[in-house]
Amino acid sequence: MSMETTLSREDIVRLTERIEGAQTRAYAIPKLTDEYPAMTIGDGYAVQTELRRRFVSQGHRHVGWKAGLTSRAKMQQMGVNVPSIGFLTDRMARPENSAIATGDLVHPRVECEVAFVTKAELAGPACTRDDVLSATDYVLPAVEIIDSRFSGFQFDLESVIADNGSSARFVGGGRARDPHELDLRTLGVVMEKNGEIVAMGASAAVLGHPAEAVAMLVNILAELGERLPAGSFVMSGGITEAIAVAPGDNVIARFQDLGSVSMRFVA
Ligand code: OOG
Ligand code: MG
Repeated sequence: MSMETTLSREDIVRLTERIEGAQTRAYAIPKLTDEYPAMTIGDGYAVQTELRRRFVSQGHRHVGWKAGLTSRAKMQQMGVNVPSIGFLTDRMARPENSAIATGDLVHPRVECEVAFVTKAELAGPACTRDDVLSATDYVLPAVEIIDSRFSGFQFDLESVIADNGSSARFVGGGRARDPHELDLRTLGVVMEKNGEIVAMGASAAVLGHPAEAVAMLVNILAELGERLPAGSFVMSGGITEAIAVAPGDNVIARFQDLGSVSMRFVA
């Protein structure tokens, strides 16, 4: 992946302000490439990095990262064929079984993911699945609530990277497990909304093995000049397609061997 940038510093700041406004005030905007058709993936990450810098300077705590577009179901749903990464902060975390407001989101969707918590630093550019597994303290089941800020949830890779990979909220829960005690490739997941099964899959859907997605994330971080510190919370990407949610919906994600994660949505 080339991290070449083409936009001026002024354009990066302008686009970061546009994304920040849409994220914090929950409105939809056109994808950024409509105005900047020559924008690159490197430009997208430059906007994302500037957004992270701003949030941290406003007191948000950077707690980890998420890999996105790591399963075929997600790539097909979004019309994109390269994975991406985004950052996670304490302000995005919600407790298990909580009521999650949708009033401050544009068009939320939920996805089931395997999350990793690390106990040692990881660094690219040649991080492997085994490196990730050795550096993992535990894995746990998670639900990510994504929310593209782009109209109609339609975007390209450059735009979605600038929008921090549609990151909005996340809920970790269930049971924390040592990854060496599980077969992380074959974990089944079932997502229920209001008592009906709306999506199901197996963890191998994520690049063959969810730890592979974390290795890829670490290698992208290396291209951005960053490492993954010990104690990071990392989501490895939606196993199935994402499901739209609205006030009144109850969601439960059941993971084989890892327990379940529940939440409800309110206005
Ligand atoms: C991009 C974020 C994708 C995942 O798990 O694949 C993502 C999007 O679909 O809006 O979080
Ligand atoms: Mg996700």
